[in-house]
Amino acid sequence: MPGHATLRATEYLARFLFLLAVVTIVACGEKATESTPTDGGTTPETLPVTFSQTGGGAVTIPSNALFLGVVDAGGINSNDALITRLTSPTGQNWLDDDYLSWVTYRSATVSGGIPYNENLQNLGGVWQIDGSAATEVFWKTAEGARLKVLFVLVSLPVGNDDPALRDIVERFKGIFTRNGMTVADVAYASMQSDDTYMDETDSNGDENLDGMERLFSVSGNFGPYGEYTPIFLVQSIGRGGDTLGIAGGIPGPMKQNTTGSGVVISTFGGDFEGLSDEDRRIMAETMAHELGHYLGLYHTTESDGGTFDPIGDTPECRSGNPTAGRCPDGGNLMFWAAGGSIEQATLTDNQRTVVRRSWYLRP
Ligand SMILES: [Ca+2]
Ligand SMILES: [Ca+2]
Ligand SMILES: [Zn+2]
Repeated sequence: MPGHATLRATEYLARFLFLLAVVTIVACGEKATESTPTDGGTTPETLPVTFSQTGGGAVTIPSNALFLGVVDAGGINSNDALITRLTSPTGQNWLDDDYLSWVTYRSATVSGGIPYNENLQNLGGVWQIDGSAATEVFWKTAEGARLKVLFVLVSLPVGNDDPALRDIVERFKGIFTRNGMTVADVAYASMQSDDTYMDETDSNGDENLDGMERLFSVSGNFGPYGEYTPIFLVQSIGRGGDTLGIAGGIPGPMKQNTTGSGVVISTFGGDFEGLSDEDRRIMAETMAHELGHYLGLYHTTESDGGTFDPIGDTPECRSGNPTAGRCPDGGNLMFWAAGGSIEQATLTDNQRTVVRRSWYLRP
């Protein structure tokens, strides 16, 4: 089973190592520290279709609910978050479910969501939900087609007005457009942190790196962006530089300022202008891919060629060497590895259904 954090490796390690070597000589420039919204206003919308309840126990979910999420959030590097009870009105124990059982693993923050596939779930009724830390329950009663995104530039050498960064963001938005959804607003913020060179330290062993936990814990500090999905842009991830991005959960928490609240994307030093056309496309696809995890999508095929997502209409690649070029799902946004020259921007109908029902998609 994939863990609640997942990373996207590249098949083109040598090239990215080269990029990494080049960009390490770039010095940090000046950056604004305030949040800079663009493309829209700064006032949070009223969200009549979404609800949350703090504290567990008996939670009444309305009959028209399409999504049910749980978040149990502890402190940085803590191991005190886990869900201890998640029982449906019909008595089904969802902690026995393959795609939710990991919420019982001790972690700094755990988050889970139903449904994770196209199958209709009758979610209405009284659920029994408990956790070890601060448990919150979220539900939603309407599908959405609009998504808002907050990009946080972490000690990058360029500002959010960088033309090549804006080009990559436009490509990222285009991936959602072609799949029937709209990135309705993009906001930018910046911060200074040594975690822009994110090392592989994971003190509590929950697959969220210490640097991720630190960054994600401040995701809500940049302004009124509670309904925005946070994407942190850092200079590098890991020693080898071959990690393109990591998501804080599948799905990510339905709230900001937890240790899982965001996705992190390597910008290979932030030299966006120096990226080739193909690398810009891959960076845009990686942003959308990690966001796909954050919205509840698993890899169509995992790296082992024997583990697959729970979705009915995604192709499976049963292979000892599942690379994009030899797999029927190699062009899917949620394939496990980047595809190089192969574009990866499509979602199936059922994947789109999961995303539309996820917390951050709004009507
Ligand atoms: Ca960790
Ligand atoms: Ca499938
Ligand atoms: Zn992935």
